[in-house]
Amino acid sequence: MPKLTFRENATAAVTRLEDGTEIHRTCSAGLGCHNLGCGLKVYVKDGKLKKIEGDPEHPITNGRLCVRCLTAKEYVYHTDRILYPQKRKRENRGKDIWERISWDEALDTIVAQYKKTVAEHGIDAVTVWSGTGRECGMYVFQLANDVFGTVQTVHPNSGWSCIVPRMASMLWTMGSSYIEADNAIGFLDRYDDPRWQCPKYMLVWGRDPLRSNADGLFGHSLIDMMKRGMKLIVADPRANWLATRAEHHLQLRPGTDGALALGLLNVVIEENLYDHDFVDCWTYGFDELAERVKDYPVEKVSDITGVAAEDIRAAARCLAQSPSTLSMGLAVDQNPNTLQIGHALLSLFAILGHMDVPGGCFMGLPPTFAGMSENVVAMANNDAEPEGLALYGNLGKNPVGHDRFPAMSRIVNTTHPDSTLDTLETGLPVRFRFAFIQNHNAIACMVPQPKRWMEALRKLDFVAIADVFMTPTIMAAADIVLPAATFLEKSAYCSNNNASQPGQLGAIRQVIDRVGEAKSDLEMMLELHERIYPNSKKPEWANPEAYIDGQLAKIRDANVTFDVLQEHVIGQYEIEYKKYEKGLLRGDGTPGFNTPTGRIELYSTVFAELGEDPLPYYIEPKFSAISRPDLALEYPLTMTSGARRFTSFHSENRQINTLREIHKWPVVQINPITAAAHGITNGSWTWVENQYGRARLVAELTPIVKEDVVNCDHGWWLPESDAEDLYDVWQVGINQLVPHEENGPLGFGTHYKCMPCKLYRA
Ligand SMILES: Nc1nc2c(c(=O)[nH]1)N[C@H]1C(S)=C(S)[C@@H](COP(=O)(O)OP(=O)(O)OC[C@H]3O[C@@H](n4cnc5c(=O)[nH]c(N)nc54)[C@H](O)[C@@H]3O)O[C@H]1N2
Ligand SMILES: Nc1nc2c(c(=O)[nH]1)N[C@H]1C(S)=C(S)[C@@H](COP(=O)(O)OP(=O)(O)OC[C@H]3O[C@@H](n4cnc5c(=O)[nH]c(N)nc54)[C@H](O)[C@@H]3O)O[C@H]1N2
Ligand SMILES: [Mo]
Repeated sequence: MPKLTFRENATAAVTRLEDGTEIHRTCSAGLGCHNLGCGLKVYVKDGKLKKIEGDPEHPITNGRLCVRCLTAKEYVYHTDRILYPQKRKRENRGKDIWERISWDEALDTIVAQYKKTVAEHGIDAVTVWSGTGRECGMYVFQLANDVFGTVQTVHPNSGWSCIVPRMASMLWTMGSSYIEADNAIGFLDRYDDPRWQCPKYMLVWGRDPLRSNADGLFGHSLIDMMKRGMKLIVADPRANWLATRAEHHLQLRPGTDGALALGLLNVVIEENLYDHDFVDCWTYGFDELAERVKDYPVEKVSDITGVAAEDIRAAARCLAQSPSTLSMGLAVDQNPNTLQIGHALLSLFAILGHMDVPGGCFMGLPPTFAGMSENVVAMANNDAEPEGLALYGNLGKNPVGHDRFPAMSRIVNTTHPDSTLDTLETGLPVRFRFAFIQNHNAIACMVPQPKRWMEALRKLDFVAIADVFMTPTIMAAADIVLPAATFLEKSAYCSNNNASQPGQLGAIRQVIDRVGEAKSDLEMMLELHERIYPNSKKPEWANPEAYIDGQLAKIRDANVTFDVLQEHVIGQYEIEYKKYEKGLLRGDGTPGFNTPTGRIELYSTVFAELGEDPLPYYIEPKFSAISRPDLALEYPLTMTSGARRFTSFHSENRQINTLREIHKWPVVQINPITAAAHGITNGSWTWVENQYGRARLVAELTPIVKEDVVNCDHGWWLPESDAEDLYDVWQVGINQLVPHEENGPLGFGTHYKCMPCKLYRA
């Protein structure tokens, strides 16, 4: 169904200047980023990177580029880069004592350790870890399942609080893969395509796409659409750039999202603003939902959230205008109430009739169409056992934690993140012994209670980590470190949400000589595979390009090989609107939605089956002043964390001098009145502390947060500090204040964005 098209008369992938400089067109996947695919012009001479510019011919980014790509040269040739494989004795973990080794020795050692582990302790002692979705993160399940043969894949983001809870609410109530604001991304003429309509309003909820380009939504598309008349409603505890341009800024108390979403539903139903035809034809359980939202009258919601009742009513009335769209972000996931927030917001847009219409909320194709694993195809065709429903990876025995949280198996085949720490600490139900880790800086970024994770990692018999730079996690726990290539040094490809959404399919081309002995993560995987299965005849595993061809072949109707993609650099594919009318959303080809009732489930039969309330509801944050007045006596402020910055991608880019000049230290944003009451001045080091721990950040006095809220940067460490002090990660790491295992009832969500705290001068 998706139709891949290339622009005619585009500039060739490589052109040459008279002095021998080559200009390569390619797509980006980092130097600190997701596998996003911004269009680049890379100037190269004698195999070396000279400079990077935005590619004006790229149909989506149109020459626009962020500061992380613009400073690429500093990153690629940085003196701190890991240049060759190194080893360290297990007893020297934490010490800066490394010995250079060959790739052969590194990979042979990993394979020998792996075989020893399996022989002595069984396959369940083997774990494979990966951090947030970068290009190489696409291979983690193949690496785990097809190379190491284990189901113990680890992504230890507490409560899987990144995109997966949102996807769970989409899948379990709408039967859809990722649902994104329609920004005409798949059309060759973008906003000029007559099929597209500009949204009247966009509700931006707990997301800052200008900085994050989150989940494939390019931030500049918001600006493009605002220029075409789109207005904003922003639900955010901070008055960020978008909020200050919004028609209504709903400045809610952190963590109270569930109440606010239910309040908006209350207004829409009470004031009869919803689309009766759509509700009658395509939804299930409207009466039950209408009954439920009576529990959330606007005045009560206003008390809970701190948002004025009039603003809630006004925002709801704006959103009732057609078409309007929704962009919901990470704050939805980082909350134990996460599934209900997602359910409530999606229900709101469904009953308003904004689903899958031009300028509305674009529904993802079922994974059948999207080149995902065979099991997901089975799921979309409704022929898999419920236990077998998984969005990522292959089916196998259950990963750790799925017995306790069976809902996990219906969306993702990693271990339950928090249960992984329990398992590491207790050895129950299995003692993990071997870890292969790619693209992940656990203790500086992802995990709450990072000291516990560090100790737990150190209990493993063997740890190998592949990264571009040394990190606190490598320094703390690795026995072998492997040098990873940047995206300019390797072959790869990028797509939007695995091609389940309209969007782009781009080539990432090797355009410069490798730095040191770096290899791509894909090559590492293929070489490990060859060592473990020397007689394997899988042709698509012969080399990276063949492997990429195999992946591209799974994207339905893309009909493209890596060679062709490299030649054109970038293709776009469109997907139809109103797929539910055309039988395009269900594996069986009948109209409707891919849910048990065939309708959008405002009353979710899947939640009911999982033992969860079938209707959305609000949970007060567990550590708030309302839930815990005792704690509030000592920790009167509310902390949110992790709002994205242009100058870093999580814990990455901290070595890059230009970026540190722009944003030098980890920052805590404090309202000036609060700061004055604490004797804290702008730019001074400040401790942020709560019952779990403390971290030292630099105060930024700003009215963008209310007096009782502070916002802290996440993912900080100081590469310039002593390696054996783990680069001061215990000074500046904010996740020391975030609790372990405080998830929602089905195991999702946690408190990165709503914890109590106090401040004092450092
Ligand atoms: N430059 C850069 N880009 C990134 C990343 C990065 O580190 N740097 N990380 C990537 C990753 S893995 C992800 S998941 C995405 C995340 O990107 P987004 O989904 O955009 O999320 P955030 O930037 O964390 O937060 C967005 C907004 O949520 C607000 N917020 C805080 N607490 C609450 C709350 O309780 N409720 C509500 N409604 N809002 C709240 C913050 O003030 C902030 O403005 O970004 C990706 N892109
Ligand atoms: N307090 C708080 N904590 C948070 C968040 C928050 O909002 N607040 N956000 C959370 C979220 S949503 C996420 S996704 C996690 C992210 O947590 P992580 O994924 O652990 O963090 P990263 O810093 O992205 O770590 C990635 C590592 O991979 C390396 N790397 C980069 N490119 C490559 C490559 O091509 N190959 C290899 N092998 N390595 C590479 C980088 O140098 C870096 O060390 O953090 C979470 N932590
Ligand atoms: Mo994330």
